[in-house]
Amino acid sequence: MSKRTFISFFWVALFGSIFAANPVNAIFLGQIDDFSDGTTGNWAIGNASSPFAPVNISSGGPFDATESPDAFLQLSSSGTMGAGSKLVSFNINQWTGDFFGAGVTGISLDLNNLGSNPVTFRLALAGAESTFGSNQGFSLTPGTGWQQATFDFTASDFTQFSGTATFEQAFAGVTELRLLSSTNPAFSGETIAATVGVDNIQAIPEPSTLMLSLTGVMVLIIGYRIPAKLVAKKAETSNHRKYLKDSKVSRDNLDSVHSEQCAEFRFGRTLLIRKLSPLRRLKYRVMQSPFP
Ligand SMILES: [Ca+2]
Repeated sequence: MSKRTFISFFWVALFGSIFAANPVNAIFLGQIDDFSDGTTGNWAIGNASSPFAPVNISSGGPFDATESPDAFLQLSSSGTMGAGSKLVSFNINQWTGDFFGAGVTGISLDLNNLGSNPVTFRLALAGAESTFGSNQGFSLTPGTGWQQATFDFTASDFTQFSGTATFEQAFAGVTELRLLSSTNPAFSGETIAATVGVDNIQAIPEPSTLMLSLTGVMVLIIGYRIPAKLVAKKAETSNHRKYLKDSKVSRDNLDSVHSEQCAEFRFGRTLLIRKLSPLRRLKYRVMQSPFP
């Protein structure tokens, strides 16, 4: 079993035990598209044969230095007439279902503007025969490399374009999620010549739900001692680096790493964005531990 397969299995097992079971292909907390399987992860445009259809790029993702090669999803658009004129891609498979019921209150993703025009990246969705688009637009300047964006699912953060369903009703029955570029909130996107790299599209919880999830992680690692070189490998925060000095990281020490991360999550959106990736890497390190 590969590391990624094991991690995916771990998430399903963990959150399946915390939340009610979801139908096949429905959203679940912790779900992540990292495109390591060489596919486009069911992200598509209307014309699959278009030269502007999404493609899997086998290397150059945000973790290329540490997980070489790191595949990612490339979206592109022509900016002219016809199919592929707009930067917009939809998913009607794994990114559907009852988001709030699954405890999913936001999405984080890594983005990289690989084109020559500035892009304002947004999310949009359809649910309960209504359509919504994010008010938040994540500005991507060409040539600035990979950046992590987080979109929160609160009613005030979204504009409704069609239908009569409430925001809550739509998020309880999402039928389509979209990634797009638009200066203003939109469901269809704007005509633009653009190329954007996308990776690690992840269903994330609000901080209180995250605390519950991390409690589950801590329960799983109770009783195991993790060599410090594994815990501190690829460390990026001072919380992690200080454990480099330890020859062994005890269960208590590892719990304190999680606790400090949790505390930082409580301080709001900015730290939530910044701390997600280090936390994810910490989780990866736990997965690499010598479990009996
Ligand atoms: Ca990737």
